[in-house]
Order: sequence, then structure tokens, then C-alpha cells
Amino acid sequence: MLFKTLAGAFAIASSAPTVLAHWTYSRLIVNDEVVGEPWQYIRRHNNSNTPLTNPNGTEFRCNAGAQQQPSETYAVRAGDELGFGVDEHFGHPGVQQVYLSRAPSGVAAADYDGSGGWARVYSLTYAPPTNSSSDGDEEKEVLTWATDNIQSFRFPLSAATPPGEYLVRAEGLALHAAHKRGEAQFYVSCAQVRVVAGGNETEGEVGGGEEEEPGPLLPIPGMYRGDDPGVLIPVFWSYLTNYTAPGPPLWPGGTLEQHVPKEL
Ligand SMILES: *[C@@H]1O[C@H](CO)[C@@H](O)[C@H](O)[C@H]1NC(C)=O
Ligand SMILES: *[C@@H]1O[C@H](CO)[C@@H](O)[C@H](O)[C@H]1NC(C)=O
Ligand SMILES: *[C@@H]1O[C@H](CO)[C@@H](O)[C@H](O)[C@H]1NC(C)=O
Ligand SMILES: *[C@@H]1O[C@H](CO)[C@@H](O)[C@H](O)[C@H]1NC(C)=O
Ligand SMILES: *[C@@H]1O[C@H](CO)[C@@H](O)[C@H](O)[C@H]1NC(C)=O
Ligand SMILES: [Cu+2]
Repeated sequence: MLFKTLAGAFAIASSAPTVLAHWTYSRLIVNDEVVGEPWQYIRRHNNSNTPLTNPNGTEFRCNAGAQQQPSETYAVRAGDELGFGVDEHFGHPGVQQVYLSRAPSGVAAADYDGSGGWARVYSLTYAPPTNSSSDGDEEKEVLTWATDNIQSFRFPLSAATPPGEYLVRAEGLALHAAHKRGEAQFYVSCAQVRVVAGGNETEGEVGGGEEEEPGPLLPIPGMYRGDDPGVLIPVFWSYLTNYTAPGPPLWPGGTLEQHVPKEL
């Protein structure tokens, strides 16, 4: 009853109905729990829950105004599970991806502008097909989305991640208008993490697993073009029967695209 009342108040207080579908990422998740306060380890930006539509600007790295509000940096181990809270929820059909960029040697994550290369490390796209084809013919099912209304998601930080200071960039890509060029919506925030020795390293040794430089690395802007497959879709989203997310191959090699969210 109380919950209903609060939800109702929220709906009335929010100005336009479409904005209710929008979101941002203010909370970092490490190993099954939210760490710190909202925006403590996520760079605060000044774009509220407004999407970006131009992948060509530097604000595409960590969102508009993100450099002006330094936040803190959280120490994690290579091999930990990371995640983001979605405020309030993933409200459009689309995909959730994560990119990683290491600050140059000697530069703290909090001082890093994201001008280096970015590796794609996580991609959550459509939901598993349901196999409802009763007559067994070739007719393809339309896609539904694994991201539908998620309020958080988690993914592994590879045990091969070299120690260092990183930006971890959550990128939500909403496809409801993406059949029109320049109208895909991007929701972006960056967490600041310091990767310390991996979980299984013995002292003085480089680990139970081998470190590997993340890659391929692409710059932002430059990583996406407005007409890339997956940014521009060939038909209205509700008619899609196949979908390829934009971005370079996932790192480390062999990382699979996900079709079921791992929420908190
Ligand atoms: C982004 O830059 C590319 C290359 O210069 C250009 O072709 C494209 O039109 C630009 N896209 C937008 C949305 O500005
Ligand atoms: C957000 O920050 C950017 C960069 O400092 C600035 O250009 C822009 O005017 C700011 N926007 C708002 C709404 O404050
Ligand atoms: C869907 O159908 C394919 C082909 O018949 C089969 O290999 C697969 O196991 C089915 N998946 C589910 C979830 O039933
Ligand atoms: C660490 O090594 C142990 C023993 O080889 C293994 O059982 C465990 O799964 C490893 N843990 C991680 C996080 O890699
Ligand atoms: C993917 O979807 C598009 C648009 O509906 C369609 O033209 C194309 O044939 C599909 N490709 C495959 C491999 O199914
Ligand atoms: Cu929208």
C-alpha cells in the first residue's frame, strides 16, 4: 500500500511520460553488493537521464560534464564480479554493454579523460528465443530484449585484467527509434576502479592466470558511426529477427554475448 502510494507520487512528480523510460547509472556493484553511495565511484555527469544521440563527441566517453565532478576510485581484484545499478530501470528495448579503458601509467582514474583506447567486455542483448514454432518452418521469431526493465546487471572482470587504474563505462543503447539515422539513444556513465592483483596471485608472481592487455582498443569518439549495424537498424525494432551489437570483438577472446541478465 505504501509502495503504491510512493510509486504514484513519483509518477506525478516526474514531468513527461517519456522521461520515465529513461535511466542513468549512479551505483557501482562489486561482488554481490552496491558499494558506496550513488555517484561515489561513478563519475557524476550533468545530463540527468537524458540520452546522448551523437557518438562523435567526447561526452560519449563518460557523459556530458563528467570531468567536472571527480568521484572516488574503488579497488577491485581482477576476477571480481562488477556491475551497475540502473536508475530507475532499463526502460526501452535495447542492449547493455560495458567498455574498459586503462589510464596511462602514472595517471589516476579520477584524472583520466578517457582519451585512450576502450575494450568491449560485456554485451547483454536479446532474450533467448522461445522456440514456439509449432509448424517447424523457417519463419523467424521477432526478438525480445534481455535488458527489459532490468534495475541492475553484473558481469565478470576478467582475471586476466592487468593491474591499473581504469574507467569502466556502462553503455545502454535504446533502439526504439534506431531505425532512423542519428536517433539511437545512448545512456552512459563511467565507474572509476583500481584493479589490484588478481584473486589467485601468489606473492611476487604474476599470477595463477596470465595477464593480457585488453583489446582490440578503439577510441571514443570514433568507435561508433551513426550508420553502424546495431546503431542503425534496418526495420522498426519490434520487427527485428536478428541483431548484432555495435563495437569491437569482446575481450578477452572467447567472451560470449549474454542473453540473460544477472541482476543483483
Ligand atoms: C560522425 O563523424 C563521422 C566521420 O566524420 C561522420 O561521417 C558522421 O556523419 C558523424 N555523425 C554524427 C552523428 O555527427
Ligand atoms: C554540462 O557540462 C558541460 C561541460 O562542462 C557544459 O558544457 C554544459 O553546459 C553542462 N550542461 C548543463 C546542463 O549544465
Ligand atoms: C530450440 O529448438 C532447437 C532446434 O530444434 C533446439 O536445438 C533447442 O534445444 C531448442 N531450445 C529450447 C530452449 O527449447
Ligand atoms: C583460485 O585457484 C584455486 C585453486 O587452483 C581454484 O580452485 C579457484 O577457483 C581459483 N579462484 C579464482 C577466483 O580464480
Ligand atoms: C536480419 O533481419 C533483417 C531485417 O529484418 C533481414 O532483412 C535479414 O534477412 C535478416 N538476416 C538474417 C540472417 O536472418
Ligand atoms: Cu526515450
